[in-house]
Amino acid sequence: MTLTILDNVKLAAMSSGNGYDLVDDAMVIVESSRIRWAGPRADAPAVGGGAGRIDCDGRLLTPGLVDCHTHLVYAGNRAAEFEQRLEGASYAEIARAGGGIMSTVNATRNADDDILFAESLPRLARLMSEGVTTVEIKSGYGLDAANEIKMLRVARKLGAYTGARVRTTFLGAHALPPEYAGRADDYIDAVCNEMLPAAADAGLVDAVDAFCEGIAFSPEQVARVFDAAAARGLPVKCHAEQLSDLGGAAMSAKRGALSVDHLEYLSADDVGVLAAHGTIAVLLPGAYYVLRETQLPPMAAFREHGVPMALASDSNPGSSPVTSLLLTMNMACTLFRMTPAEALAGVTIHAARALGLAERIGSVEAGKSADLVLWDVDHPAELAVNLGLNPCAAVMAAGTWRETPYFA
Ligand code: DI6
Ligand code: FE
Repeated sequence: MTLTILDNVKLAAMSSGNGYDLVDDAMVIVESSRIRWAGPRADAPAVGGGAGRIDCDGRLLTPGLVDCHTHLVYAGNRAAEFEQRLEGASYAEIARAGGGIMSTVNATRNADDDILFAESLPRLARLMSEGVTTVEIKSGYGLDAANEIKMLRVARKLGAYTGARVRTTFLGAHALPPEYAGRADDYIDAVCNEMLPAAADAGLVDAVDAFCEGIAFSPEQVARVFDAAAARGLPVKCHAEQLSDLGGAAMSAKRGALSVDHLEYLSADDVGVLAAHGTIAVLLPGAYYVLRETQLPPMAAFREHGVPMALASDSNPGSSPVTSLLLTMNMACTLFRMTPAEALAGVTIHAARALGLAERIGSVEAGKSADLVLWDVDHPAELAVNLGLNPCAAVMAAGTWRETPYFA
């Protein structure tokens, strides 16, 4: 049994989901991979002489950050589409002309495991350099069984290599591949009857996602994918109401989705449906920023109904080439008018809930995994202030200090 005392910290425990739960003069006791005790120094229990004590010099201590929505495994880049958008083409127009997600599908299908791993590793490393200890990674650029499985396999390898806790999400219903042009229902049959079963049988699926949108799949088609997931006992989540309001979020909430993500076009009425079903709203300000969206998610209604708001990078080559949760926090505050406390809860406890992992991670509480970050700041609000400054001083993941190069 290894005991480590992190002494003299300013603790933002993030345990209530509402505010920082700040303790100015705090101590955290780590036993092996878990938090044994956290709270005011004055109340700390006595521990035996064998414990290692680290004086943290009053630094801020938070839970490890959780990026609960990424597409960071892919090959190639979409710089040419960035230029097209600057000349006035829209994201949806580029997608309908066969670019967008499909251009990344072509590059990803042509990449082997090693290339995919090598191209994706810097993105994960960059997220981790800012204190991310858990990251969700989706498939969705393979769009056939072999290539979806390849993406999920590479995502798991990235976790094993870096020590990040990686959760893999099957997103076969992300876009319609050209070989199924005009036959979307047949493709959904293949997703339900061939691709998802093959990926799940390979042990590579923690959850199932789908893109419910005019340029992707209808709520009815997504519901079929969710039925196939439910038949295998897999949790579901949905990209919904990103570009238009098709009712995908309410449909997903009624089917017990862990989260619904994007939500700029969600109606205030449907916010009540999320609240009634305990669904987490995952907000993705990187995509809002990059696409120069002007329709804000229904922030006031989320607060009024008490719908927990998580935040994620949506790291992907098109709509959100973002590999920074700190920048994401700043964008959520600047663009969506979240408070810095809401933003930090969004990348810790609420993000953990969006992954169904809140029993184990997302806050600094006894019994949870010792995923902890020390920051060179005076107050947690500072984490949302700077663009491009990384005040991460040290990261502990499951009780072990992380080594460079994953923080720098
Ligand atoms: N919405 C998004 O923001 C990403 N996927 C989705 O359904 C974008 C994926 C991409 O443009 O490559
Ligand atoms: Fe996404």
